[in-house]
Amino acid sequence: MATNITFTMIKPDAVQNGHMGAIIDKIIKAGFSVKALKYTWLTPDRAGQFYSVHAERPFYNDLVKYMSSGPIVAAILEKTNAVEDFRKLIGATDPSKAEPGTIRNLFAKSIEANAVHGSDSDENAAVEGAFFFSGLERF
Ligand code: IDP
Ligand code: MG
Repeated sequence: MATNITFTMIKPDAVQNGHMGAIIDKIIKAGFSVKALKYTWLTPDRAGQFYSVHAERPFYNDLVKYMSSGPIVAAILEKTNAVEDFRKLIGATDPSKAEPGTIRNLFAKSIEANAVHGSDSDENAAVEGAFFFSGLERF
């Protein structure tokens, strides 16, 4: 599996608050190239499926409700060391702990409504990308 691919979503709070363009601009200026991009809306079922790894966590039901509360932007990104570099670009899960200048520091509202998703491994990047896009073999 390629190690130069990651997957992201711009989450409902960031889309609703008008940060979609600024976030994509920051991602591109950080050296990522956009391999696939989709503006879409998750149903509660699909949001639950995407986050099924967190099904036992206390925040799961609220997370599913939040992630299906409005449109999102899903994207596959390419860069050397993509997964790790993208996690650095977005910052900590809790925006109050995210480094200055990171996407979550700049745009997130709360630990739940934290503006963006970033895959945590090459394996999950592949699975998450395939959740939204087909034809991945062409990348
Ligand atoms: P990550 O997005 O930084 O990888 P995860 O631990 O994988 O963080 O959690 C997935 C998502 O669940 C987070 O991005 C956030 O939206 C939400 N979340 C994580 N921890 C909490 C929490 O303690 N309270 C509420 N929501 C949370
Ligand atoms: Mg995660």
